[in-house]
Amino acid sequence: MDCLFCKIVAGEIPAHKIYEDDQVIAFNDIAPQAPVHFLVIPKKHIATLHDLSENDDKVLAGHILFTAQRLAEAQGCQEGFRVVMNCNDLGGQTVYHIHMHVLGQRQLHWPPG
Ligand code: D5M
Repeated sequence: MDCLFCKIVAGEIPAHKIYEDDQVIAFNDIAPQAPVHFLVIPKKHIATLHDLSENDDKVLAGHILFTAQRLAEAQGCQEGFRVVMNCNDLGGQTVYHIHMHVLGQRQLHWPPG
């Protein structure tokens, strides 16, 4: 499968990994938009949030969120941070393997644009 993030999971493309377990990996974003900007992704290929199954992926979805929470705290974001999941072209998604952006260590604004 020609998926960039599956290749990172498989170790075929290098990434600055900050966490890995049997279900997820987290790595620094290649184009950081904040001093802390990493992505948490499932190892399983799921293209978009539309493809996340409420029946099959509930535990995985929770694990992605709590991994983001724990790593954000470990990276000094206790005062605040943001998580973002872009869905499809209109939502700004460019890599079609779901990923949770975690951004912190600067003042973030709303709306994001
Ligand atoms: O975000 C996709 C994100 O993926 C975007 O912020 C850049 C990041 N990206 C793309 N290629 C890489 C590699 N090779 N390493 C690390 N990060 C990467 P989206 O929400 O789909 O717009």
